[in-house]
Amino acid sequence: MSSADKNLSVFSTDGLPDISQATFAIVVAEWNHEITEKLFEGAHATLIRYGAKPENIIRANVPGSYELSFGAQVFARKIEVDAVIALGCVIQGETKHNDYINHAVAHGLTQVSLTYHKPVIFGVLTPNSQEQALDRAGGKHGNKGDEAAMTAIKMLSLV
Ligand code: RBF
Repeated sequence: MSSADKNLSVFSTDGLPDISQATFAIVVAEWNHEITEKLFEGAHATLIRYGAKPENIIRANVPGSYELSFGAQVFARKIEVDAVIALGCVIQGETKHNDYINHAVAHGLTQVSLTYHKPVIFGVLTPNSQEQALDRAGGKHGNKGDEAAMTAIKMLSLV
């Protein structure tokens, strides 16, 4: 069953932790920036909506999604950072590199998370087209940036 008609950003908000003192780093890939900017706006708005202070949200850009792992590592190793959100968009079909980039980022972010014992959230869209990307960046399927931020908040309740 496909998710063609679903807003994928519908999630439960029961029992969320207090994040008023938490510090988040959002690392944003500049490739497909018209998409990743919307992901950032969604992630930032969700963190604020659920209690994060604007001054406790750090933003950093990296050139492309492949660089998200290193960008995430830079912040995960900082003692004051509680969670890292990595945002990118790798459109399939535009490049045969997509599988390599996606796998490398997924693996890299997992490694950073386990190494620094902090939530590192995979907010990388892997759509087949620009249209599918827009659908997931504030369009009919919601905003994956929102979801990534909510995932970070939920994971903090474990730490
Ligand atoms: N980065 C992305 O974030 N999204 C892409 O769709 C994307 N496509 C790429 C296609 C090719 C052929 C190459 C060489 C790079 C691409 N990148 C993309 C950039 C990649 O993540 C990284 O910034 C560069 O490979 C430099 O390490």
